[in-house]
Amino acid sequence: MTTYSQKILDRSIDPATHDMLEHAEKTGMTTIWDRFEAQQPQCGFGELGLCCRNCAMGPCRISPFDEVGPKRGVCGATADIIVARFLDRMIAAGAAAHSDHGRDIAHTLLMTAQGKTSGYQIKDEKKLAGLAAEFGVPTEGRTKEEIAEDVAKMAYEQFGQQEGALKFTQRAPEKRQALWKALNITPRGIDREVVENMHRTHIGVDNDAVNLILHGMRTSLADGWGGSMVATELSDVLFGTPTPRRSAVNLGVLKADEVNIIVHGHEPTLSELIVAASQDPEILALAQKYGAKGINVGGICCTGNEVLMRQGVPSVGNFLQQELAIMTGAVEAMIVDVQCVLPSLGSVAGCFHTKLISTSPKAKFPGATHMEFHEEHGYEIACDIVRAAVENYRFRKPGQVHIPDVQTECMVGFSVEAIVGALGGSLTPLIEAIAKKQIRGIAAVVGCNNPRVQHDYGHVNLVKELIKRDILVVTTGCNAIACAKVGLLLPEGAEMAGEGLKAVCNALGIPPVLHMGSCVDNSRILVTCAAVANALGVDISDLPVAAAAPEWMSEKAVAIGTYAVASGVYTVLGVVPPVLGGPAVTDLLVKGAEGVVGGKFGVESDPFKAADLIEAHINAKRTGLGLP
Ligand code: SF4
Ligand code: MSK
Repeated sequence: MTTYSQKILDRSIDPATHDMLEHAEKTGMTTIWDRFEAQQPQCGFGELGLCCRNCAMGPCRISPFDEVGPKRGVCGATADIIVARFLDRMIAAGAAAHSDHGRDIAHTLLMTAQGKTSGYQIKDEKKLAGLAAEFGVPTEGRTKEEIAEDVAKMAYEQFGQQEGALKFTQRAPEKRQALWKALNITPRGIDREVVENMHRTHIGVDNDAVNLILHGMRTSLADGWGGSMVATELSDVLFGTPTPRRSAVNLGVLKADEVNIIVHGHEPTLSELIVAASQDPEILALAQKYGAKGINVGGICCTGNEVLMRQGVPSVGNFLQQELAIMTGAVEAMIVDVQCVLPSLGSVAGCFHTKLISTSPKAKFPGATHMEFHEEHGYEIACDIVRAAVENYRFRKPGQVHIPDVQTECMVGFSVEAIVGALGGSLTPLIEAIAKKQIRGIAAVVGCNNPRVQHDYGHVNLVKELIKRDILVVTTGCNAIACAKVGLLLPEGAEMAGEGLKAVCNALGIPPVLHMGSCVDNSRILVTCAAVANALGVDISDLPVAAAAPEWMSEKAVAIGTYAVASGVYTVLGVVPPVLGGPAVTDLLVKGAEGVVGGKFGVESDPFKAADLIEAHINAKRTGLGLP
């Protein structure tokens, strides 16, 4: 067995990552962990959320100490105002990212319906019919394209809507909708809430920390029940609603004798076509001409999750592994779209034959070749990109190839529809299992990696602890890949669960941890919660459910956590958000919010203690429902 240095072991719990970190060290390459180390100590004001650059009278910083230093910014803003404004801006950025993704999918659906795209088709007519009913779009005697055109236009309108409530908020229990209305936090239009958030946080506008946080919640709801839900639903219409399937994860899915292409970022629009283009006989023949046995597509981050759950495309790894994937020397092309793509990738790729190919007009990267993607010629562009990767195979340097022999099988693709299917057609068996305490409750464990946390340690240990306690886990994003790496996404993973959950999993042939997709697919979790609450005639905040993001890092995660809380879900963060400098804001988030929206944040970096917090919360909710 290989023994690694303590430094390497401290950085990750994943053997493939250990292998690559050692390889990086030996070959003199730096990684995200090295840059994190070089940043230490990080700014204490920033960590507490106590610096403000919102106008040119600043930057201002507030002293966290009682005796010394300024207590107000130049304009007079207090610590709580500064903290609340900054938190709101993080939420706005996160909501914007998810929602702009949703807008792009609506655009693709609209163009496909109008016959203006190449390579796309409407794959899930049942889902389309459901959405048509929800949006009041007539279906009688109409083609799927006609219906899809209207649905896409209705979805588009959700972004620019000025008044009323976002359509999908009607999926929430009536009590929840009434609460949002009473608090005046019902999201009206997706773009409107993001814009108003930026307005309120401009110097001299909203200077009441509570009022700011309430609007932050409204903005986040425009993400969860708006932009993200649009992204999920319309992706299902275009690419098919995920169904359970087997695949594999980790760096070992790269193949030494094939052209390796990695799709990375967040959107399924291009990656779906890359998968199709990689099976094109003419391009396959070209790969063989250059001596490759085939074309192997793998994913990273949420683009990876999208094609993993719909096409069974293996995942090469999660967020912290993106540089390591290129360092294997076996990647002909890494194709990136938007979000979570490190700006360092170009310089890593520059040390190898790897082509870094940027594709979104919104996102260019140093050292990347830009092959801009447009749906009108989607399939042709996908073929050009795959061809460029194949052409690059002959420049691979065999001496540079180093692929860790580590991969794990997994079962993915548990959309709400697939869960209902696995349960025999309704959520009733799940509700009964919860009532009988076979399953104590449900926890959504999601989110990124962050070099502040030993890679995958928070994810894997929290999830293992929860299933041991008969808490069913649903997962998305980088947590899903962390879980997959240790076998938690296999039906056999039920062996790691408590007796009750194990029995349910064995009876249904499902894993104890259900992969529900990418980060926008956290909206699937909201839909599941709403469906269970509606079936029981209660609010989401009454359910024995909780959420956690043990290793989060992105602004999108802040938006997700906030919409979970604003939807009534207790949410435990493993990384402290930059709010501790504002005592009133912190108090509101971890205590007061519960009395207002029925959900609140917890912060706990130790995954075992986080499991205790979640279990205690679930037990309290069970008692509230009169369950054993
Ligand atoms: Fe300073 Fe106020 Fe300007 Fe922020 S908005 S930089 S606290 S003067
Ligand atoms: S956000 S979960 S780093 S992909 Fe999808 Fe990015 Fe992973 Fe967070």
